[in-house]
Amino acid sequence: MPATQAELPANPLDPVTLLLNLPQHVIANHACYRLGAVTVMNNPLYTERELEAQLNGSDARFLITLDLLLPRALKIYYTTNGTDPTESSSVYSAPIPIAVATTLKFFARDLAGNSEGVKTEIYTHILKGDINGNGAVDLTDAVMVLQVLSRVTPTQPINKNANVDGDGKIGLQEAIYILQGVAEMR
Ligand SMILES: [Ca+2]
Ligand SMILES: [Ca+2]
Repeated sequence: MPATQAELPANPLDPVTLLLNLPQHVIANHACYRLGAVTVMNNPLYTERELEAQLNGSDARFLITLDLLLPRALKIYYTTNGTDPTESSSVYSAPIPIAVATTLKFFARDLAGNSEGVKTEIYTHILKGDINGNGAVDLTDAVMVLQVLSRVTPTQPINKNANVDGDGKIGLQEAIYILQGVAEMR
């Protein structure tokens, strides 16, 4: 998963695996050096077996990669019914629409067989159309949808759980839904 600077190691004995083939590779590499870490280079074109050998052989504890490439290095298993996930559970591959109160449980397992503990996120306050997540649906939310549609950075963080049509995206359907509510047409 993407690591913040605070999460990256300052201990030179903690190798960081880089799995990128973009200019960001150079930036990430220098950032690790400045933190005193050593880096392990990997090619995103490696086969799963080659990557597994690299991860096992390097003892890397951190990975820097793109969301797109993350499934190459690890899988995230999850459930939405409150039960603990296992390796038979659903594998995360796309945003999970959450339109009702949901308990999301998940864990990651890397190619080297390392699993993290199960984590839990509980979503209880799902209000359709509440784009800024303040507990009310009003014109501010409509304006934020229009900002998203116009590719303008929204004035507040977007609550993606406010999605109204289950497609996991904030767009025209949300704007219509909110404006119908504001105009008391629904
Ligand atoms: Ca709101
Ligand atoms: Ca939508």
